[in-house]
Amino acid sequence: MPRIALEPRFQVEHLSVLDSEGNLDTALEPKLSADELKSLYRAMVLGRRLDERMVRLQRQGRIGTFAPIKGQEASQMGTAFTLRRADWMVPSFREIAAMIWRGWPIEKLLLFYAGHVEGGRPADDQHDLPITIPVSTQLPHAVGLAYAAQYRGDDVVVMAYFGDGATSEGDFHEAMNFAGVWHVPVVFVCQNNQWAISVPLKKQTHSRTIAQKALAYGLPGVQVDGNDVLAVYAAAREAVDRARAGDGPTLIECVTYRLGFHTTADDPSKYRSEEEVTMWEKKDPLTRFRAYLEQRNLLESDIESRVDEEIAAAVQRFEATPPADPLTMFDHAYAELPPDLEAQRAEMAEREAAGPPRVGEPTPLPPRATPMRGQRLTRR
Ligand SMILES: Cc1ncc(C[n+]2csc(CCOP(=O)(O)OP(=O)(O)O)c2C)c(N)n1
Ligand SMILES: [Mg+2]
Repeated sequence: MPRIALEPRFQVEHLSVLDSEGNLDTALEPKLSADELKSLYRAMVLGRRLDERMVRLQRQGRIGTFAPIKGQEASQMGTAFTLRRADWMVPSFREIAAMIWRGWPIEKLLLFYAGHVEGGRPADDQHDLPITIPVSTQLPHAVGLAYAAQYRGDDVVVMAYFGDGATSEGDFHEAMNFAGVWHVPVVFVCQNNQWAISVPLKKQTHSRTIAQKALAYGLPGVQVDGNDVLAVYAAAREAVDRARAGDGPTLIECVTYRLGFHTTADDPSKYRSEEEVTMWEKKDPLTRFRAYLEQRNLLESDIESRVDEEIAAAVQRFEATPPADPLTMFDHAYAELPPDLEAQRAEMAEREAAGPPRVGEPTPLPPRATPMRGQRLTRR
């Protein structure tokens, strides 16, 4: 019996354009105008500065937990930059730079992280899905959107974001499979930042790349230096153009690094080394792009201060909004609340009506409070 190579075409490319000093491989340089390059850089700086400001706001108790993007600005902006307004952007939970680029007002995003329901609701005319915390669940939705666009003949592309950890979820594989079978206009953007909370990539997959997972589903997969915004843009441009032309989906793996913590509730020093972080800091996507723009004489000197002013004005507008009502947390998961949640809601309403406890006084628990399923209620 002969052995026949059925798929000799399989290959996975790695794409990079800029080296860590900002030097360029001119053959691969994407065609971007000076204005486009400047606005790309501005969006990345805005993402970085907003991220840093949000960490401080969280530390001061002014917003709740959030997932910083530091280090991933090129992966997000190089991809989101290729979309038209009518295209769909499907985020996970670590895409603030891309979301702001897509038109989310900064103060609205801050409202989301301060517990306001409206903060998470896209504007009616916006083709973006809301932030999705359950890992990978946004991917079948993205394929559904692309399937609907194809069915209706709409000229739109869907771009969906997720992490390396998300590729271990069934939803990722189901989404990839149906995207391939239906040949829909979707671009999967995996921000492979090397960690899924404390789980390193090597415990996530035995594959050499994430990009190669596309091949099993009959789609092209490309790995790109995710800290090189020009390479990310070039890969995304190709994928988006292909999807728009009716030539189906693509998986892009952006090899990047989460320079900060998983969320503001995490301490990465418990599971990764200083040396690893220092090594990746040398590949900072902003430093590299800045060096390139400097060489081309396109760097605007006051960009940081202008971006900071924009953020400060948005923070002021955000803080002018009265605090969210905690009772709204019961509003959107069930059409009819189960009895235990109904009891918790009533308890919270009673506490709200009683006002805050006086200093030194323990918070009284109303007698009818019921424990959550499987939980004992303890009085402290
Ligand atoms: C279905 C599901 N399981 C577990 C979690 C808890 N969780 C939140 S983020 C995360 C890790 C995700 O890692 P990755 O996909 O690499 O994205 P990253 O956080 O690195 O951006 C986990 C396990 C969750 N939100 N949803
Ligand atoms: Mg990750």
